[in-house]
Amino acid sequence: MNGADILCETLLANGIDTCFANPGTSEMHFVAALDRQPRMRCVLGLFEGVVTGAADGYARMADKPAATLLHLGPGLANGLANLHNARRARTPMINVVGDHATGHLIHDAPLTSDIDSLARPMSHWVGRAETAQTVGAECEAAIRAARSGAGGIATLILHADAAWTETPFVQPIPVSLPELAGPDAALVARAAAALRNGRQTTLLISGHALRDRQLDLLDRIAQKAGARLLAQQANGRMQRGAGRVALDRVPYVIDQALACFATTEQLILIGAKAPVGFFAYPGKSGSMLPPSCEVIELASPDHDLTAIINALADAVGTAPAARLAARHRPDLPTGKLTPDAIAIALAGAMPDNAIICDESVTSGRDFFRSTYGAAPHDFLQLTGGAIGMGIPLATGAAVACPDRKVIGLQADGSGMYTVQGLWTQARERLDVLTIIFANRRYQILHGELLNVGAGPAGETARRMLDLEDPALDWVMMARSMGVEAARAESAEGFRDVLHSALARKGPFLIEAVI
Ligand SMILES: Cc1ncc(C[n+]2csc(CCOP(=O)(O)OP(=O)(O)O)c2C)c(N)n1
Repeated sequence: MNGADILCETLLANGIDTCFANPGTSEMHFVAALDRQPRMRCVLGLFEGVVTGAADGYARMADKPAATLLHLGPGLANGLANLHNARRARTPMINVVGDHATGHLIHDAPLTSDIDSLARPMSHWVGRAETAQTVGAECEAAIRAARSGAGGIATLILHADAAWTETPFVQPIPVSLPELAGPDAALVARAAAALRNGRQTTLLISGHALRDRQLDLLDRIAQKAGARLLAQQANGRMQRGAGRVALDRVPYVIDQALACFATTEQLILIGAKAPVGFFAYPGKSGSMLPPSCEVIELASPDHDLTAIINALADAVGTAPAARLAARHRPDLPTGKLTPDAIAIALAGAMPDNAIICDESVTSGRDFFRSTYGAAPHDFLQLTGGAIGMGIPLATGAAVACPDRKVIGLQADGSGMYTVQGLWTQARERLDVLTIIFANRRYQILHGELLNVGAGPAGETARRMLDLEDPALDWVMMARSMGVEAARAESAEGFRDVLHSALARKGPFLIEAVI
């Protein structure tokens, strides 16, 4: 056994059996070790942003980390934007980043770089395995870091000689994980008092509080207290649809977000952060809360949210039943294809337990309104604002949940960042339907140009915000990567393609020209 084998054994002993990878020469012994491990599923991504984004989607749905395999500093750097999104989602992940053999570093060979400095800002934990003897302990430390609290990004730098050197084998045992912090009695009492004092109160929630059972109890608390229940603007995973609590999110658009909290006197945070503007806008507040609003942080994302919600229910009492969304299929509009028509068609046709991966940017803003009564589904979002996550996220979610339909809501500009994720969907025969919102522009930035007071777009600005010359052909792109595809240009056309796409298994793409 060599260090690379020990690494595989340690991952497997801890239930980590999926590795999203894009390897190079320095990782060849790890590749060989993976090759000797039939229990480890290895998935090739053709760009590191696909690898890290897929590991994010996988862990959000599997509730356990995947490993990634990345090639030195440049490979890691290519994957950083989606590591940033995963870090914001508090996704657990273990990145194995190869480095040169320790004795080779003095030569400053072309691929040598400061991997630690590249890794640190997007990682909760960074470690180095310099010898085969320390690989096991370093891997265990990485797993512990990834699985502590809500979850973390652990980056383990593996030197080539630590991977290839023979070392005695001791069967690893699962690492012990620290317990989540439970309720703080004084804070629960303070939140309960706030919920009884008659002032306008919002319970702002995220993380595991957005799972079905927790939402149910939270809604019963909110009803009892006359408080509003609301989700953070961006969340890793949310369970919604018919038979579940119909929950709204804080709007993205700054004026709407400010209006949403204009009369809020007290805010109780459960796994969420106090709302702020996505960006600064001249003359507008950065905080979305009125200055006098009192904020009570009842639970950080790292707490045991279930235990804290239970404690709050005991302290405040609950209404007998939660208000659950009824099954509702809105009437499909005809004629022009719009984002709303797409949401309505999905509300009618989405199968039970679908997984929606949303990177629809401006086109998805009204998706919730039409889909409260859709079949129950999980909703996964862009959490860190770094676009290019949608196709990889859907890819990883489909690896985690092979029996569920994954539906990607994908803006075209964002989709182009990691379009090669479609190839992985074809290679792995993943059951993913990608819907491209082909507005052929960076629509959001047209609005932001005005919102920040930079004035209307001239010719140069327009050329930096429009994608129509030449127009992208998504059907040809998808087919070139082995994914069947069709184009829809009317509401009726979209509905028909959607029905046939949902009736089949395997990857499919619809270019929805809106
Ligand atoms: C990594 C990264 N690069 C650039 C941006 C800036 N940005 C935000 S939205 C956007 C384009 C969005 O266009 P598209 O995905 O087509 O969605 P639309 O606005 O048309 O709905 C860009 C370039 C970003 N958020 N993240």
